[in-house]
Amino acid sequence: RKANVGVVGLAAMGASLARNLAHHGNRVAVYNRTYQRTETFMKEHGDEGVLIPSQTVKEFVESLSVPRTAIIMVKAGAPTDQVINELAEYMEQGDIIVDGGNAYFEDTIRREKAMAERGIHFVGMGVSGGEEGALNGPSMMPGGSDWSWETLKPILESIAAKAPDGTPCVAHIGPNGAGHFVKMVHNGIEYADMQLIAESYDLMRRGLGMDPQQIGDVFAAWNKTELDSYLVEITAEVLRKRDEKTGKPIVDMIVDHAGMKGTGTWTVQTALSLAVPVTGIAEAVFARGLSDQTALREQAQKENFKAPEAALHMDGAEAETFIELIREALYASKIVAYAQGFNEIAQAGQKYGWDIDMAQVARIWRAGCIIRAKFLNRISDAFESGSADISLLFAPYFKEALENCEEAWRKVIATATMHGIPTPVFSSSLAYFDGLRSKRLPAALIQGQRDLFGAHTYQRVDEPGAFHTLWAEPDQKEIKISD
Ligand code: NBP
Repeated sequence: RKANVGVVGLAAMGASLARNLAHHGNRVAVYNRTYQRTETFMKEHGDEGVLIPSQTVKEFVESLSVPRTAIIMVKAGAPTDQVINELAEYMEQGDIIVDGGNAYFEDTIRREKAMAERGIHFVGMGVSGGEEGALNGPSMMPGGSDWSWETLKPILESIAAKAPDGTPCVAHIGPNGAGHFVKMVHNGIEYADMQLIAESYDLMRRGLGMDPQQIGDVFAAWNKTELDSYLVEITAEVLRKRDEKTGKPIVDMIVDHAGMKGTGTWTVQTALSLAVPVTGIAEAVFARGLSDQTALREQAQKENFKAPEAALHMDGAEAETFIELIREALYASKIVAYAQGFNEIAQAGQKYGWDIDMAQVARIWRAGCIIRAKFLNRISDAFESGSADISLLFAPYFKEALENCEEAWRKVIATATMHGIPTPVFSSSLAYFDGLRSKRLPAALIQGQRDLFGAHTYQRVDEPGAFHTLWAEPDQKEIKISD
């Protein structure tokens, strides 16, 4: 009997996904460019279910039942294009190619179009949860045609992570690039979330002088509050871990340069082109960038700038109170980061003609993925009720949360600023919120400046139309340019 699904690429992600599929009763064809990897895979895992190896792409495609369904898990970029073309050579109309790699959504749009011309359904699918998730239950965000979803649904539901209420964490996001777009924003939110946790740690470490073990205990306690999430949980684990070699906290032995692979940058670049402010995500990407500016940071050390003392000189009850303020600042900033990410998805949905169900997106992020968190239940409820249509910040639950945290948020940022501890995501999130709720913004002045140096015109508060002041004329008269 033939395989009902196939996996191309048996590196970390593909191997885990193929095993997960086999564990759930699928008959799984497997292929890898270098056959030795397939042989090793079969030797180690061949007995875990029905796994059908092939040495060539032709053989692989022939081992699939119709409609043939192949999931690609290879390096994003040119390797993905190569594999798609190889598969398409042997596939027929109605077959389905799924790209589970971290593709840029514009590439997915292009690939979907090219395959559609040949009658092949191309599905760009975001897969979150890393290797462990791929093996035991990832959160998956497939795009592509409704028709392909019919075939993919039972296969993907069989391997998806299950939310606490039992719902599989997979849903059809929308046509062509919608799935990869949503996965990209998921990663952007992940950057913001991680940076917020890092800023909280820094305040406790440098500000309150706590050791990593103690801070780990604080995160473990926070994991029992609204902040209950995978990232907070693993933070406690990292902070409590000691280095085997030196016995010191492992965090002190790790070089403080954060890496990145590009999805955060894409999220920000795309947001800029859509003119959607995602300030939290952007600052998180820049913070990683700054950490990695070796020469700049070394020179800054040599300059020995005059700086305030980082220590807050708090202890006992005062320190305890400040820790709670940090928690609230983190929660408020996190709500802003999610609201901004969802705004980006909504804006892209309009531009690209995707009808994305935000409540469903929040629902499939509840398990399997890196940003899984208890409060995603609240987010899906908010979207479902329609109260988050314009922004998550206006949904009653989140509005109240922001109001409750606001004072703490300001105090933490003010304190951090006075003590020279950088909090770029805390601060930019609050600035966004303050900007948003301001009745009048200094943007009026900017319009005046633009009109003076570039005759860009402005609108008046009391009359429709476009106006320009003749700034260079002695009497600086205003003229109406258009209605
Ligand atoms: P890698 O991204 O390291 O890619 C290695 C795989 O790509 C191998 O199977 C390799 O075959 C194959 N490959 C390459 Br490279 N060039 C090829 C070509 N021209 N033709 C055919 N196959 C080619 O693997 P990964 O870490 O498992 O990730 C797979 C995908 O999943 C990536 O797009 C990644 O961004 C995405 N992803 C990864 C994670 C994660 O946590 N790692 C999470 C979510 C998504 P070979 O054996 O012959 O060299």
